[in-house]
Amino acid sequence: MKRALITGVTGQDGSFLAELLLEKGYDVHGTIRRSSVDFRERIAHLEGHPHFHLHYADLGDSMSIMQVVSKVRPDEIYNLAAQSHVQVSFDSPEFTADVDATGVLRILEAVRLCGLAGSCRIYQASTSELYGKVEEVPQNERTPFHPYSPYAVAKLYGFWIVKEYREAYGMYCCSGILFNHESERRGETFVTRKITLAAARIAQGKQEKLYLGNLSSLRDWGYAKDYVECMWLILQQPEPDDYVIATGEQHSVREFCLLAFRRAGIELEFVGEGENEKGIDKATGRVVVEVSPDFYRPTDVVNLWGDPTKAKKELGWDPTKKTSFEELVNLMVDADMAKVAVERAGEQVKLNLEEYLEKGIVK
Ligand code: NAP
Ligand code: G4F
Repeated sequence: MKRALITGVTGQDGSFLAELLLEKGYDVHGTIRRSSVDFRERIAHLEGHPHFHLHYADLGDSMSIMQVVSKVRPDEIYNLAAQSHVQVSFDSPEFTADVDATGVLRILEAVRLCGLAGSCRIYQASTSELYGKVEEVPQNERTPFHPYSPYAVAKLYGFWIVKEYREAYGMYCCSGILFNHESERRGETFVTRKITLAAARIAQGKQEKLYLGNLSSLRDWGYAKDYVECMWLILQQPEPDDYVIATGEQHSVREFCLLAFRRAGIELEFVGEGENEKGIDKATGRVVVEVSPDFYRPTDVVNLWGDPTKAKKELGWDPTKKTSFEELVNLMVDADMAKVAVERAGEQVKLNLEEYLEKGIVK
């Protein structure tokens, strides 16, 4: 039985990857961090599985990394842990650099010092943010990098240190240059999930308006569950290498909004420009989307579009046979419509209970 170690197992990708590896018969070990509020919603269904194990480790703490690597002695490591929010990286640049850059080095060194350099394969979660202020459209493995945020600069170090260890020590370590991938498990402050949750809340009368930043920003959005397959495939190749993973399609934040609100039953029309642009509910004339400069970034990456030709050819991974953009929006909105409906039902039960207690119907 192969042993895999996933850092960042509580995240969106970590949870899907853990499911995939368990299905493939792996013994799966994941790292978690101590925090005052335990947030393990995405992996709660896996806890108790005989081949799913959790260990405390923090990418900022080399001793904890050494400890977990020496204890698990994994065949494969998937380093998914990161401060993954680009906007937050402007507020916490040093923390982001420590975790997203030096953290990668800590993993590589732990593997080497534990004597696993010749046996353990390592996947590094790299990112299309490396292309940043893009120098070519669409972007492939040969496109020059131009990182455009503290997050991207830190991830660029991660990319190069992985390449360095591959060349210097002959280690099997690879970077997946993944373009944006989303899901019903996406963090609620990333733009897609912020939109699907707001569309569901507005449609069910639980929110008035959605405030967004740059509506014209372009992304190549795929489905996270499809993308974790590539992480695994990258580590199964005869030789270690780096791969762009993307759908090869590009859409704007505005377009994502239109589709998400439509799925939630609201037909939107955008009017105005720049900070004055508004999304209006065509049926009622009500403004439901507005632009707020609070969500503008000091430098914003606005034109990401991936070319997955190499992944198609070498990994046999074909994005045209995977979840489409419209299917992705729909599945996210459907999940959030259900989530909001459950929350509303819960509120109603609470209200009923308060009323019954007041009237003495229940004690
Ligand atoms: P995510 O949902 O934000 O998950 C990040 C994970 O990292 C969480 O489990 C988090 O743990 C953990 N983590 C954060 N800081 C840590 C630290 N100091 N030590 C140990 N663990 C730490 O991110 P995701 O969307 O799944 O992305 C996974 C990886 O792919 C990240 O490295 C991200 O940068 C990269 N990536 C993502 C995308 C995308 O579109 N999703 C695209 C390209 C690359 P807590 O739960 O304790 O916070
Ligand atoms: O959803 P986002 O925050 O994702 P971003 O910055 O592309 O980063 C994500 O994808 C990267 C891969 O390219 C990962 F490496 C990274 O870890 C993360 O998963 O923002 C997407 C775009 C940006 O241009 C942003 O300016 O949407 C724009 N946007 C407009 N309004 C907004 C908002 N982004 C957020 N988060 N919130 C807004 O209100």
